[in-house]
Amino acid sequence: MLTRLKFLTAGESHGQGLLGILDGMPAGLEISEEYIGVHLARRQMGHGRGGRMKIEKDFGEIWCGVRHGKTLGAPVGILVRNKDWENWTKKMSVSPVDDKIRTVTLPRPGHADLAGVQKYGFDDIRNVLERSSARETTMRVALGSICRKLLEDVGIEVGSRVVQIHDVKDKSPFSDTLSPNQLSAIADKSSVRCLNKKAEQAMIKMIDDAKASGDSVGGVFEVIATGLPYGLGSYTQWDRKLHTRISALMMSVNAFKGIEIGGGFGNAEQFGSEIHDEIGHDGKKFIRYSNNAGGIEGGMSNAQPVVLRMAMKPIPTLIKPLRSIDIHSKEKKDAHKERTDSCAVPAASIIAESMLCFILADTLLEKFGGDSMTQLKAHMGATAKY
Ligand code: EPS
Repeated sequence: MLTRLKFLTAGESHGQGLLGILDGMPAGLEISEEYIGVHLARRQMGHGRGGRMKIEKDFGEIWCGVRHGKTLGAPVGILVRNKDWENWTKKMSVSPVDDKIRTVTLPRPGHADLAGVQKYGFDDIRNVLERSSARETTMRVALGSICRKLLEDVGIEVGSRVVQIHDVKDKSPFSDTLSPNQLSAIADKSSVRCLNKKAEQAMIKMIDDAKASGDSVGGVFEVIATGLPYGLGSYTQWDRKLHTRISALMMSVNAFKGIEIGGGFGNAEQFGSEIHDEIGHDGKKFIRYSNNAGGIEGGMSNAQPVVLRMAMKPIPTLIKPLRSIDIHSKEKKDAHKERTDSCAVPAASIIAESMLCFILADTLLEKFGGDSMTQLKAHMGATAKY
């Protein structure tokens, strides 16, 4: 789905750390560990997070691809160390250990556990859960921040807010009076990233109630990007369409189960005359009287804000576990339980922002090209239409 950029992450949740490589960035982009750190810290926040986030203070060490504060056009390599590693040196040792290590044998419904052990033939679910853990998303945010910086430098902002936790909804509509950065700045002040104070309190209570009863809750958040020129993506082939590519990257995130673009599912119950965004002209450029398309028509950006909503399922590790079967003895038992989050929806909204940054940076580079930021900006200055 990415044509100009490539990225890879590696690392187990309780291993030494996470590794990431981002290839295809133009030269001359100013980037710092501090900038990346701001977004890593945003991912660690949120009411309902468990004990792990008290241990970690995620920091992305740039190992290569950047010199004197600017990208070299070479692959950028990042390392995030797991502070929790010191508690797992034997259990997660790279070399064999003499001690008997307790195995995990009770798969959690909703987690990768059962399908993972069946697929790889493991006798210990830990071999699955370590990599399938959402800890991996730390590296997506670290690498995605570099894409975010590229976008910011050409006037594209990406932000988000939470609109639903379990069945508590913030029904306030998307407001284009706030830029995505302003939206995120307000959302970041709320422990559930919700703009509506009444809904915020109800969301916090919902998470507390779920936690008290050993349960978990999911939710919905909105991700917005502004400043896009016409024509990112293309209608000419299925895999070049912008919404195809956005959906693929978004749906790759742990626990993300649904995506809406613009009016989404709501548009299905309305007439065409009610939802299509009428076209006007203000003397300088084309304008729209609404944005139900969510900034994408015919698989291309149409210079309106891109508006997405993502649904996240509740986290499968439950303090009051569901029924399961021991993978060896086939005895009926409760599913495995370990330290967990009762809600990670606020953190998920930051991960979604990062995924959108990858695809927007990629499609921007695909359309305008350039080996350096100077060239990219020159190409955009010459041909970008807004
Ligand atoms: C996460 C780290 C994990 C969990 C969470 C996300 O830490 P630990 O497993 O050590 O408590 O907090 O992962 C899951 C909920 C999951 O199901 O994998 C993180 O860094 O975001």
